[in-house]
Amino acid sequence: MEQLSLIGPAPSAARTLVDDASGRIVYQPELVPAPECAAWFAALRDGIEWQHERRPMYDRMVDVPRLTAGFDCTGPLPPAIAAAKQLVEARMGLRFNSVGLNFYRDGNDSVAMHNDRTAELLPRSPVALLSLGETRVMRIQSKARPRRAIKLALEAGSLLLMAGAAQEHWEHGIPKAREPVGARISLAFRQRPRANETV
Ligand SMILES: O=C(O)CCC(=O)C(=O)O
Repeated sequence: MEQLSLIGPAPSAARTLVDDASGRIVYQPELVPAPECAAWFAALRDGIEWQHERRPMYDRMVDVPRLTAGFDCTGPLPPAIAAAKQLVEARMGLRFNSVGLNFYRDGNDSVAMHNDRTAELLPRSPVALLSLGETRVMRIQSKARPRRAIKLALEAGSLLLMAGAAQEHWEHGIPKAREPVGARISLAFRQRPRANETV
C-alpha cells in the first residue's frame, strides 16, 4: 500500500529526514500552491466547528492548548478538506480515511511530544501532516537514547510524512513559540482500521 513517490511535478525537492529501520520521515515543501493554502486556511478557520477540549492531567482538568476537529472521510467532508485530501492523495499515491485538524491560534498554542497511537492506525501506515497558515517549528526526537533530535520549520503548503515504524520509534511535538506568531492549521491524514474496509 505504501508508496512515497510524488505524482506529477513537485515545486520543491522532498527532504528525507529519517529512512532506516526506525521509520521513514520525509518533508515535502510547497506541496500545495499558495492560493489554495490561503483559501483553505480561511475556509477552515471560519467554517469548522472547532472544539476546545479539556483533558485530565494528574489530579486536575486542563485546557488542550489548541483547537481541534476530526472527520471520518467515509462521510461528507467540508469542501476545503475534501480538496486538500484529494491533492495529498494524488501527490503521494496514498489513500486516507481519517483527518484530524489542529488550530494553533498563536504562539501559546502547542502540542506536547507524543507519537500517534498505533492501535488507532492500520499497522505501520503513513501519517501525513499538511500545514496551512503561519510557519511553526516541530521537534522530532527518537525514543531511543542517545536521542536523535530534529527541528523542522513546517511551512504553509508543506507535507510531513511519517511512515513505516516511525510512530514506534519517534515522537513529535510543536512547542510554544518564543516570538509572536500568527495562526496555523494542520490537517493530519491517517489510515484508521475499520471493519470490512481497506483504504
Ligand atoms: O500540527 C501538527 O503538525 C502536529 C499535529 C499532531 O502531532 C497530531 O495531530 O498528532
